[in-house]
Amino acid sequence: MDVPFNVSLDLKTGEMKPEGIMVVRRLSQMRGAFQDHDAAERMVAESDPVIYRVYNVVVPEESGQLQFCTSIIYPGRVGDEYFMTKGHFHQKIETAEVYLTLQGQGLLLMQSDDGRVATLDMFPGSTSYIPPRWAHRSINVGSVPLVLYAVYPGDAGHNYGIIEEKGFSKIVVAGPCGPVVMNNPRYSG
Ligand code: S6P
Ligand code: ZN
Repeated sequence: MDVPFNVSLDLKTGEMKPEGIMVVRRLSQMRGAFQDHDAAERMVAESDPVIYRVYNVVVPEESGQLQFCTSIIYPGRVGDEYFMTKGHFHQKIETAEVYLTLQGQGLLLMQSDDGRVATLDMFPGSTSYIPPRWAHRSINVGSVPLVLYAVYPGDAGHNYGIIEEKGFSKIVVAGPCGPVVMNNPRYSG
């Protein structure tokens, strides 16, 4: 991209115009990400809900460029687990990212490639720094859509394979008094 341009971002809904490339992620595309496979299969058969959508502005995937997009993670649960993104490392693992939360309540779950885990609260105005080498997943722990705006290097890319295969070492479930971070019983390290 070598010409300046604007997009119009709705700060409440996260919608961007022009829309660019929209990713719509339904439960059937990430059923293995949730612990309760039976609950996931039931929900897929009933309505296959949209878990989240991402508005991606089209920018070349090149060093020096900046990607920016909004993600909208809907409220809901699969079993005890809140709706969440698939989660990924960046393909170019040395690249960082910034998330600005616009609406809703969330937890940003992160795990470094040497096994450290961190969570950050997401709330309107929270500006979260995801350092290089940390996988990241956004979890909606509230009752309204979680809307976040992200900026990251143009050539960062996405590596979903490690998380699809192993998950994160922690999961976030609904407890009696709100979200609880606990060990992932399926995690093999
Ligand atoms: C991109 C950035 C976000 C996510 C989006 C969906 O680097 O972290 O735009 O892509 O929140 O999550 P995921 O894990 O499905 O890409
Ligand atoms: Zn990312």
